[in-house]
Amino acid sequence: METTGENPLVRRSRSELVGPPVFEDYRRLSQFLLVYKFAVEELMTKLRILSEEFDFVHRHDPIEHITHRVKRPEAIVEKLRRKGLRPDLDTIAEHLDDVAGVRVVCPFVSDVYGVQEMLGRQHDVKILRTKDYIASPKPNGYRSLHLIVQIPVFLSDRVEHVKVEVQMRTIAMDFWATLEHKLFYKYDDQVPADFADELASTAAVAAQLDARMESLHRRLHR
Ligand code: 0O2
Repeated sequence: METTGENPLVRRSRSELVGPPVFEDYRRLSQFLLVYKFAVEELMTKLRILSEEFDFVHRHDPIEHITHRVKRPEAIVEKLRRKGLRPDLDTIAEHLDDVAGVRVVCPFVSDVYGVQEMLGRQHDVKILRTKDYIASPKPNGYRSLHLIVQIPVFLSDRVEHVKVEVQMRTIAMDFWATLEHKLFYKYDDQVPADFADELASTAAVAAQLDARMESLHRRLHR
């Protein structure tokens, strides 16, 4: 963990977390992030159940793989700084929607929307926001379906309603986004125009691939 003079979340390295006041800070942050970890675990269980049951009934698994993460404290602090927000726990809970993140990679575009629908039907999952970058790709070519969902986490003395960002995409979209992330995402300078054009054109190739694979899938599973 980095050390800075100003920020309460990063002002001391973990090895320095000894003595009552510092320990309290660390405990509070750890407890705060624990709830996000539980939310991710709950959501992972829900998705695994959908995947296995749908596969059993329809002989087609709509989920290729799932990854998840809880944002590191350093990344949380950096995002707060970028957005000009106060570095305290209430601000994080209210304004950062991606402290907990789950990425669902599906074989086909229709599976992405199918899984979204199945999740949306669950009574304890509230979809707070949807950004459909598949219907409306970003100018750089990025495609994915983003949901901010809220699920209840039952703790020993209370229920917390926790937000999780769910990014859903096909294998082709994931391939593109992973490589684009390595190459350019958060690239500090302006991406040169010819690079941006080439990038957008590779995204179009990925979209065509999705369309052709979907069409083969439909012909085989009519
Ligand atoms: P990281 O490093 O992946 O975690 P927000 O910034 O979340 O408050 P925003 O920008 O409206 O609000 O969120 P959006 O558009 O839903 O994007 C959130 C996440 O989607 C990003 O998180 C990325 O993971 C991913 N994403 C969005 N646009 C792109 C893109 O052009 N390329 C790639 N590869 N990924 C993208 P972070 O926190 O910005 O980054």
